Amino acid sequence: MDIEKSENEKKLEKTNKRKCLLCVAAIFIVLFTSVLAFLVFHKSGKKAGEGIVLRLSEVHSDEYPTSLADKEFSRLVYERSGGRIKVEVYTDGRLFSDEPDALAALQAGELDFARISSAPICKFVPMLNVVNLPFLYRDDAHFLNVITGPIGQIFLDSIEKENVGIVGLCFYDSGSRSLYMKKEIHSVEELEGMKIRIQVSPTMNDYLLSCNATGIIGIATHEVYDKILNGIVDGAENNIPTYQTMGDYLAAPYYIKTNHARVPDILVASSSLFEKLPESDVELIKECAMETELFQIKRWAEKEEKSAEIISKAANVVELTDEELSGFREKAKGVYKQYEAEFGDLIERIKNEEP
Ligand code: BDP
Repeated sequence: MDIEKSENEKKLEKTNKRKCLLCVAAIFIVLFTSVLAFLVFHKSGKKAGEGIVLRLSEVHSDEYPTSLADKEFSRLVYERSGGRIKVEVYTDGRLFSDEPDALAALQAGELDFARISSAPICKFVPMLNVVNLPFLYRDDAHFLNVITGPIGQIFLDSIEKENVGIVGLCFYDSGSRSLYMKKEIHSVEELEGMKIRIQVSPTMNDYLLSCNATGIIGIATHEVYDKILNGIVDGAENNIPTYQTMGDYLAAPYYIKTNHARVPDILVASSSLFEKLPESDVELIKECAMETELFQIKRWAEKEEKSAEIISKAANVVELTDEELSGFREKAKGVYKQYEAEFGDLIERIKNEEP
């Protein structure tokens, strides 16, 4: 009797196990197909019968000038496509908080657009290093003339020509970058030995090397405050609006006005997206992006003024004398040498650009 019972029990156990396995298999199949459907939808950016939904990644906050331009781009595309193409803008780094990651996603066709700095693209598009060379521009007007004019178009075209999975749509103003740190310095000699957080930027890396300092990469813009506060780096470099909005001035209260580089921001699309869209939609998107260039430049000027006012009260802005500045300029010469052989004519053309 006992033996019979235990055999029945064994049978029951077996059936239960089989049921369990079937259940697990069913759950697995449902999960697998949903993930697959999600991936297919996001890769193609298409939803049957509902037009096209695309995603744009942005690290800055909602009211920052580039975010306003992203939203203007989205509005124009939606309107001009008669509501067929919707670009969802994800600000504050909600999609990608690190720009090199956003760039990789664009190249893999997993993201449609990103507004990023031109710096991380230089690794893939050597010509773009030229636009970021230290102490290249005389002033705002000179810089803006270059990025919005025919030379700017040469740089944008160079991105598509390199065939590295991205298309440059337009440049945005990002002002000029200066160093900031926990202490006041006036000379390039005082920079020696310091660890400065930089973007993934070959020109900035080389510039700091020639100043006998070290450029530290791998820190996203949102993490700079924390890394300075905790002594992982001695300082960083950026424009005043980023220094203010990211709260970096609270960790590094000395903003040393070196104005050493102008690194334009840029709106980029994934080449895989453009391969999938009809030519007319690609043209429509390119046109809308171009129209946001001047829109952003105006918002930038307003923001720069507001941020400068806040920073003048909340931090210490260190103005340098011409002599002190010339020490910083001098160190840039070595950086130019590396690019002169290949891009000498372009560098000259930029220097001679009016005004
Ligand atoms: C800001 C750019 C932003 C970069 C940041 C940086 O607008 O795109 O992420 O610099 O230094 O000026 O990483």
